Amino acid sequence: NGPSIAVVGVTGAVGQEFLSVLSDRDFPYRSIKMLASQRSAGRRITFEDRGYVVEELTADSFNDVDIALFSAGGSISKKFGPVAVDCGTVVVDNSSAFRMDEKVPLVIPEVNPEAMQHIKAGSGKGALIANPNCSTIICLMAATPLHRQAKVLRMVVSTYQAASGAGAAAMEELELQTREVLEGKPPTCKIFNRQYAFNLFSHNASVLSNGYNEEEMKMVKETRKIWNDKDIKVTATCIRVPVMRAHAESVNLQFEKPLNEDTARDILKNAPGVVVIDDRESNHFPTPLEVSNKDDVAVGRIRQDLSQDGNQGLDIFVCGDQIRKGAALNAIQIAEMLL
Ligand code: 11C
Repeated sequence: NGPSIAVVGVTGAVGQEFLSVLSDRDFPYRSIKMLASQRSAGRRITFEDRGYVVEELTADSFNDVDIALFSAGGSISKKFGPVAVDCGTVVVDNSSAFRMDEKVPLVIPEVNPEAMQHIKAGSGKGALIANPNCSTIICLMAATPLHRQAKVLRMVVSTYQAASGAGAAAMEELELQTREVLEGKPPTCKIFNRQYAFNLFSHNASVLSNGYNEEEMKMVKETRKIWNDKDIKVTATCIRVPVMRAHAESVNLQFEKPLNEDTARDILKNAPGVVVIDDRESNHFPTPLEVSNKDDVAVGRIRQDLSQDGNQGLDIFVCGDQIRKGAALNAIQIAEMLL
């Protein structure tokens, strides 16, 4: 019972998390195909007590597939996403390939489920749905409930991004470098070309002619699309920190009307997918480690921005698991809405 599924990029960090989340959420399926590049084809995977052989992704992979979860990079999505759609498959794509395409909904289920209400799986009609960038998802999970209350006019974001955002190899390199540095050896620098352990640096995405990097511009453009508000002002500074799998973000918000910090805290406590950790007395606020392997995004440091008049500004600090809500969980929540 349930749809036939394909996982594209199943051997990657997000691909593996797709499987964990499908299992944790008892996602119904009648069959599942494990797809990856030729390099990984033939590998064996056990999933829910059954053995699978990873198949090479080809143009024929999508016959009879209702839902395909893609996380194999933008070029693979660009090449095979439309092929899958032509086969009648609904593609939930974790890459940036189609996010800004006007015809493709960019969805966070708690934020803008209406954007994909016309799409259903198993109807024989293929479609693409894009999963936003992890930093955008984690930020908007916290900012949207407040935006609904008082309308955000401007948002200033500073990120502290984990290794996982750059894939499993970056996570391995962070671990290896940490050992090497502690042992007094020169660190292996293959992924970022510099020392990552005991360091931090501006996000590794390409820097554009306006001085912003692509990761920062994703936050700007994706927020406008998800909130369906081309006038929303967003600026971001994205930093890679030596943390394994959860992003942290400092978010400063300017509202159209006053929003008291106590009201904001109550709104966030009641927001689906959000947990408030805001204990000033014991200085306990969200940390990447506390949200790692968790579904909920944690919010704390909820306070009135002293620099803004009339209670029209708030500062918050947000942490979310990059591989889970930032990628695999969000995609599977989208898939659940297709059923
Ligand atoms: C990071 N957000 O943390 C990036 C990785 O557009 O899906 C994911 C890039 C994307 O480095």
